[in-house]
Amino acid sequence: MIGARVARVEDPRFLRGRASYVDDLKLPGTLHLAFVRSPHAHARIARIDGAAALALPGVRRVLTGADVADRIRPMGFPFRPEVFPPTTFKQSKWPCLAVGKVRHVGEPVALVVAESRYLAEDAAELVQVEYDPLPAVVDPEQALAPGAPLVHEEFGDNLVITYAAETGDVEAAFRSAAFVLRERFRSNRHCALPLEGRATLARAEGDGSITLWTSSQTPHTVRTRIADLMGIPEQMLRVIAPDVGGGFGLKAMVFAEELLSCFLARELGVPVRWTEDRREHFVNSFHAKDDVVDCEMGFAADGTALGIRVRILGDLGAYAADPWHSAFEALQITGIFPGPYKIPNYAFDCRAVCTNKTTLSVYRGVGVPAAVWVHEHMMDLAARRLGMDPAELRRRNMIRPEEFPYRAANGSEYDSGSTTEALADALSAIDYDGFRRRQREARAAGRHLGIGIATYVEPTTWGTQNLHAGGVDISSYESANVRMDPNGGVVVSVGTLSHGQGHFTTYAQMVADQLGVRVEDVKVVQGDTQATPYGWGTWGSRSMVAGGGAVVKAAGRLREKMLRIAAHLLEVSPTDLEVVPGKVQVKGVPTKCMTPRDVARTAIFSTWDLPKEESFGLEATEYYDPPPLTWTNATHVVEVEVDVDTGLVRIARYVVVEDCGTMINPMIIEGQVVGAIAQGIGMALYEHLVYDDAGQLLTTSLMDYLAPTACDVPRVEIGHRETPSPLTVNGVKGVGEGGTIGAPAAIANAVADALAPWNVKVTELPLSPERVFRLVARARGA
Ligand code: MCN
Repeated sequence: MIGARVARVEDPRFLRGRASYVDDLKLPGTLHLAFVRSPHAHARIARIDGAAALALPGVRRVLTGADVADRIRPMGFPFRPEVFPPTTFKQSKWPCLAVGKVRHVGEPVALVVAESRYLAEDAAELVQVEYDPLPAVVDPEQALAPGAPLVHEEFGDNLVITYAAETGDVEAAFRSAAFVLRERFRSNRHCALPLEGRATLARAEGDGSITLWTSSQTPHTVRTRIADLMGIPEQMLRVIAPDVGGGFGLKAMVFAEELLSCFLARELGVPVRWTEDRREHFVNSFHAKDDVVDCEMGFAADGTALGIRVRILGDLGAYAADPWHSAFEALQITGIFPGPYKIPNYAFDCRAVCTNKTTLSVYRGVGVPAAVWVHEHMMDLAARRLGMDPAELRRRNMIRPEEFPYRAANGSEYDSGSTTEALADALSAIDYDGFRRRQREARAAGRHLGIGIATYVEPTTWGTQNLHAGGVDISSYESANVRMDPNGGVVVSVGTLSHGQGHFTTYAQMVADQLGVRVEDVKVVQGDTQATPYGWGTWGSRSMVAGGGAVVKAAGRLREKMLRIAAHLLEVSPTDLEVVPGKVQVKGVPTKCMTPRDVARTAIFSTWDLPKEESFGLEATEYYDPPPLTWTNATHVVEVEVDVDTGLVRIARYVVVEDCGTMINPMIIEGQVVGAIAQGIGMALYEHLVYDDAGQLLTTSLMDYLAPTACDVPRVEIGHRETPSPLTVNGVKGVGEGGTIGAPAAIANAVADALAPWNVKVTELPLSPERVFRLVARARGA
């Protein structure tokens, strides 16, 4: 079944509205939470008066930061600076409810518990908070200026992390270069925007334990962090993530609302719930990106790239997310250059600052989309300068498939790849050679077509070794329990958490191959800390490599046991047997066979028939620790048409050739690629969280914040290359983030190409009609 286009077994449930999200779960007697949120970006809290709210019939409790400060420890990144010592590292203390002052608009200041959500919201409006406003710092560069308002006074300044390194000698490379290009890139703030926002439901059980249902990608990590921060014995906390309507990285964090829900369920002895509305999602979930990258790149006269230097400034917002530090966006950018190119000299300098804006977190691609856009636009600018075709310049500098494994200047070893081949396939699919003629003809007719290439390598599945080296107190092994029931059906329990990725299908495909059962005979269990082995959840395109590795290992052990039992019963040696669909049979004698059910009945019921030394049951738990990283590669090529009078960009064609090693299910991969491209289109053309100078977020509804709709996502033509990783089980690599990585770079390059007659550089995203219009107007001197 590995490699088969199996239709997703989870889809009928979702398509028929039978999924069950946190907000669908109803418990009798549930109380509802609503939050009082700061209208100021930066202010001291002078006084909070909840009396009027408490006086409303049906309101049960009003809480402020002072009420919980002693009971719930502030959130913070569990970091081990002794392992990874950046030059600067300051740990923010993030209280569940603001204490003393607020640091961004939307920060929760108090909460109300009431018998209905309506009542809770009405009561929240009656809570009176007096603020003494402070000057706010909104721009990351101003945050570094002397005298800037301090987001955390105890830090002494707003600089949270600095980290720099160099491989080779960039200065010498620049001295020997024919030219050095310098450019500044700005990828603006946007957000993950899952269809289902965050949501919690907590219940205190009769034995003193707590059950928390939460929309999370990482239920085990949430359990550990809540237990740590609240001092609850971990075995007394059960975290369940039911169906999750998208997460995109954002739900890999622990939230204040989760902690407060558990706290209140315990205090009040009745269930409490909270479901985020979209406005709350914008002001107080997590934001993404917001990077300024200054890049210098030196080239020889023949186009050979000699050296690259980047300076990264990341804007973290007010706090650092827990347990993934908000600076991962900026820090991951440092690990991506020099991309798929053979550039021996590389230096970076990364700074991350806090500002009075909503806290940043990881979002699909984490730093890689920003980095790839920079190296791909620099390639185009260099090609323009050299008068060389941009594809040819890339080919000249690219690592060739036969050169893998390749030790890159970023310190990583790229395990395998089809870099030049994926580029060639994508160019041929879009008829790159014929494009310039089409472009000339269109220009003659007053239309502006452009083509853009993005070609990249992407780190997937951070292994324990790499996380440890980065000072993160988190592991990355996965575990799986595979159990065959007496009827031959199989239950697989995993610590990863599918929230749209199709794991119910792909894990079943892996198990079917090992045990000779059908995909529909396999049930995947996830998302309940009481029913699954400890796992690190789903993020970083790791589930197929890390979770799949554990599933295949556990199923493999079960298979060996099945073979031993069947060999005993059929009176042959296990090596004479093979597992084929539906049975275990003697090689070459298909009639001498047993079904998986026959073997399971023996192992569980007719145990007297087992070989003497064999244990009862058919169950195995296995652990798998993935390699430090496995590198996926892809090329995106996009054709756009730009209306230079309105600034509107239309995507005419979109081609991707991706390589994620051995494919488990190409159909799901294609779904992942298209979904991720939709988000990449959002970053390239539409999505922007706009702040004014006072730190007010101006885009707090889907009327103001433009996300791409189905109408804006073109048909994506997808080609595959399949270069197995030598390091992973079955040669699998990750793929869940790729689309978001290639799309912004390819689209930005295509727009720049369409506007080439005006020599326009595209160095700020999103390319909204207004921005494109202004680029053209400025270039025309208007
Ligand atoms: N796959 C495959 N063969 C491979 C690799 C992957 O068939 N060699 C398929 C598998 O079916 C797997 C899927 O692709 O289920 C994604 O696999 P993988 O790359 O291992 O990524 P994860 O399952 O760990 O998913 C995480 C990734 C990330 S980091 C984000 S962010 C993201 C994404 O997946 N968020 C998503 N895809 C999302 N899709 C949806 N619908 N919703 C999200 O929130």
